[in-house]
Amino acid sequence: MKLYTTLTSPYGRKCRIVALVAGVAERVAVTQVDYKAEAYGAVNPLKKVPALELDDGTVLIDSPVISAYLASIGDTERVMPVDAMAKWKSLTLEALADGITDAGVMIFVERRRDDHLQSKALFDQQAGKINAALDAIEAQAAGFAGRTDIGVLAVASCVAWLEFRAIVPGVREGRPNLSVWLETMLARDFMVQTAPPKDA
Ligand SMILES: N[C@@H](CCC(=O)N[C@@H](CS)C(=O)NCC(=O)O)C(=O)O
Repeated sequence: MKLYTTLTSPYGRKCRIVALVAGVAERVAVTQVDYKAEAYGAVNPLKKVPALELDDGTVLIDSPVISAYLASIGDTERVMPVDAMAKWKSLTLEALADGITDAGVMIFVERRRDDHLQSKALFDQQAGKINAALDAIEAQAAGFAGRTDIGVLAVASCVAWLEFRAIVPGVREGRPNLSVWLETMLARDFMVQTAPPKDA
């Protein structure tokens, strides 16, 4: 199967991390794509990455769907908790991390506009959401050690991207639990193998 993505997409990275943790990465051909290209619309009409094309041509879109699929065909329990409530909490943590990334993407895109078109209100509003959600994550992060479920994998991909793109300052400041956990997480194989290229 083919995972269409860029090597800098935090959503694509989350899926690549899940593939590694679930032990199915060898079955996934990471296929770099220009999501703005006309031809890519035939894969995903929304022209977003990631998209996963299965061997029978079926295309799955949206990183939570793709992650859940990749977990389902591999070592599922490493990614999806078996206990029902633990699973819903983990999926909610994934949604929180993805929501941070969505807000970060808005800032990233806004910064690329001409200076006079950029909206301070947008920056403030989205940075406010990001910081509030990071605080909510900090409140749980003391319990992240040793976990590889989708919630913490999504947080790792999200926070690494926030720092990589310098979306908001001081992601770790005043968040000691998140900082300690992140340091250990970033050294893990599945994070090292999926890190964005240095020059990106
Ligand atoms: N909810 C989607 C978001 C995907 C997304 O927005 N990806 C960005 C790249 S990081 C993208 O494709 N942007 C292009 C666009 O929105 O036109 C997911 O989780 O996969």
